[in-house]
Amino acid sequence: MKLGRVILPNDEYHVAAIEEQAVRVLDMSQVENCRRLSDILHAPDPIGLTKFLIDRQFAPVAIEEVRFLAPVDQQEIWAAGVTYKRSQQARMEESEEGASHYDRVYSADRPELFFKATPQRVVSPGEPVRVRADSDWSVPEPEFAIVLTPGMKVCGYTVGNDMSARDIEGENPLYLPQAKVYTGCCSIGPVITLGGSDLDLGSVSVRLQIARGGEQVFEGETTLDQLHRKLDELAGWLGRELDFPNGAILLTGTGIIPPDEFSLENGDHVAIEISNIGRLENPVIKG
Ligand code: DO4
Ligand code: MG
Repeated sequence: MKLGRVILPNDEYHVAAIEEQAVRVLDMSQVENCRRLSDILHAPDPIGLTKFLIDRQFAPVAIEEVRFLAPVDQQEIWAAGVTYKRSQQARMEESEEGASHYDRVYSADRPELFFKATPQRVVSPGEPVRVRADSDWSVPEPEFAIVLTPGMKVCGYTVGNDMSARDIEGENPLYLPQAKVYTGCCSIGPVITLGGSDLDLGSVSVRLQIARGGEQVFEGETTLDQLHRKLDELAGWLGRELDFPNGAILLTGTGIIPPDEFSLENGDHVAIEISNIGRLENPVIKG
């Protein structure tokens, strides 16, 4: 079962269940205190509740007719780092000095976790993500994202793009917040697939495609069994000394990094596909 936030052709906003080819509008007024997408996500039985809320008076709308908004309402977006060998290696190479912290965090008990975006700062599917004007070496990071309840239980999955300025992070690790958090730095969506932490990670592939002037300039793929941490482990560390009354979305790190000579340019197009979970596409602007 997939859920999303959509704008219909008549400009109406709805929370909706997303089927293969059609979008089913939900009638949230049927349940008291059920107003937002996250009220469904955090309910004891999100699948049962979604089925109950489907508005049968409303004809299904074809999927290509709706515009998807980022499936986030009140949740902060956090990210885990150096959770794949590829990320550890690339970061050690890009660092001007003292790269051993990447090596150590990869195998340490405590993972790297950082704040990525407020919900208002998340870019919707199809809207532009940004490269900072003061970065000459930036990449998208295609990441499997877990949706967490206020009790830090995994209730769904989506696709995330953790845009990163490699030159700024490489110059000094203390610049990480500037390399990672800026206007247009994060896109999420298009939908949330309901599910728990028992997902068979080996069966899920993540693919990144970058196009420039209509030509593909980079393609990379990995599978989630390359993720060096368990989903519950990451969620547990995130919620250890911080409460999330509105739940949270946690990007679980990148396993795909383009070669060092590659940097995103103005006008590029980024597509991130996670099998059975979704395809997130955004144009890129620089500056
Ligand atoms: O250590 C810096 C950030 C790492 C990251 O974002 C990733 O591995 O995905
Ligand atoms: Mg990342």
